Amino acid sequence: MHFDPAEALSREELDRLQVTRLREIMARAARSPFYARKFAEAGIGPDDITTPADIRKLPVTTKQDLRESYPYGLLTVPVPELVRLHASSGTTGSPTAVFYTRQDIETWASLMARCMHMCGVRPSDVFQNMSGYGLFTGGLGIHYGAERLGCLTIPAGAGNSRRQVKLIKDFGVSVVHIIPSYALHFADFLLSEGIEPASLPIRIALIGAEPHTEETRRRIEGLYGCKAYNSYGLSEMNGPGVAFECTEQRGMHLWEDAYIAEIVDPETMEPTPEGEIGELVMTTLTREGMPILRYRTRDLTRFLPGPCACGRAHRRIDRIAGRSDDMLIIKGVNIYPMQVEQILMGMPEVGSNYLIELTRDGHMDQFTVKVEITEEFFVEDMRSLNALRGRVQAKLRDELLITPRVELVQHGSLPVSEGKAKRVSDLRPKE
Ligand code: DLL
Repeated sequence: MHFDPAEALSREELDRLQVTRLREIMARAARSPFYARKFAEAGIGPDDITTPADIRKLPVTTKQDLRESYPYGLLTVPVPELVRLHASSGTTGSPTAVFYTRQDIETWASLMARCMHMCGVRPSDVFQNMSGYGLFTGGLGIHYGAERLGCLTIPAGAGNSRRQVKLIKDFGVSVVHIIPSYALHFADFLLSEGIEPASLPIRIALIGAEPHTEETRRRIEGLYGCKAYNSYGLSEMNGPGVAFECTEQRGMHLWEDAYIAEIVDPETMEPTPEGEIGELVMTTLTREGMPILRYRTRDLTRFLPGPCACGRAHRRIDRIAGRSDDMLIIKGVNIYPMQVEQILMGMPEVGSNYLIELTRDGHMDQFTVKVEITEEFFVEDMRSLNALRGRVQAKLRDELLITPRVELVQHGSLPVSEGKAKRVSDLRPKE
């Protein structure tokens, strides 16, 4: 049973729809000064598109392009036709903004509702959105989707754990949207208040907006006794609702009636061989106010080969392995923070938070992993703590191929953020 008939489209139907929509969106995008120039430079127009693969003839769009066109350079409609603005959470450089017409808000809400319905959320559920509102798309974006689906929707916002738990209990909340690092922290808070997380009525948690591993998902499911579904999106492509897990929990279906996804080698921009990791490049097919074509997301993932047991033909992407710009190079070795998380969250002694710290000793970069330990373990004697530290270090060394310093710290002692977790603290002096 589908929420939206588009979920049932076959591969051939999706391919045909993509060609039609790509031609339409190109014609529309050409109304913006930015794409008018880009298309003219590349000498390309809608008539050059006859298969979805022809998208590769188009120039790519980068974050830098969005910055340079800030604030209004990518609009295809006059400002009075817009009804909403969101801004990307990027931590560096000048901001980028995205704009929505009334129809864009409708389309986005329907996509989001489709995602929630796919993983089992129903109008009878009481839904609490525990992520930040404001410019971040995880607030209003998810909120509108939940309302569209028909859930009683509680806009709790992020943080204030005491109020969150009261709302969950008072209103019998059965579905939450929560950033994974906050889900772990919130479980710690509940336990410290003597509340067993699994005693809450939550049956489904939608988790996303930041990289996390399968181990982290399993932890969240174990703690709350619920199902947790991965949710991927980015402001430039509306926000959440781009790709979402179905109940099979084997990769996220990317809605190919609304987006064209490519996965390319970030160096050569050639498509990666099937099943191999590369950079996700995304195109909006239905956005009116601010279409974005071939956007380099910097997110690294792969297409999962083969059909999904759920029967949907929309292709699946694997969970995000990291971003090409969050790769650390330590002593010549490439390291992604998710490799560290994968090891740590698979160890029951490790608590819910960790931090990678980069420092410099003379000319040498030092890589330290600070690891919170569960309360039960912290009371152990020095010898067992040292043995545990050695085990964490050995596992990290096997995965990363360099030996990090490991510091075990008390549960609750590392900084917690209300939004996306900050996993790396770079204390090296600026060059
Ligand atoms: O984080 C949109 C969103 C909100 C998605 C709520 C899911 C839930 P931005 O703030 O623009 O948008 O950040 C987008 O966050 O390029 C990824 O690097 C990362 N990201 C988002 N979802 C996931 C995920 C929202 N499920 C950037 N796994 C993206 C890993 C994710 N990384």
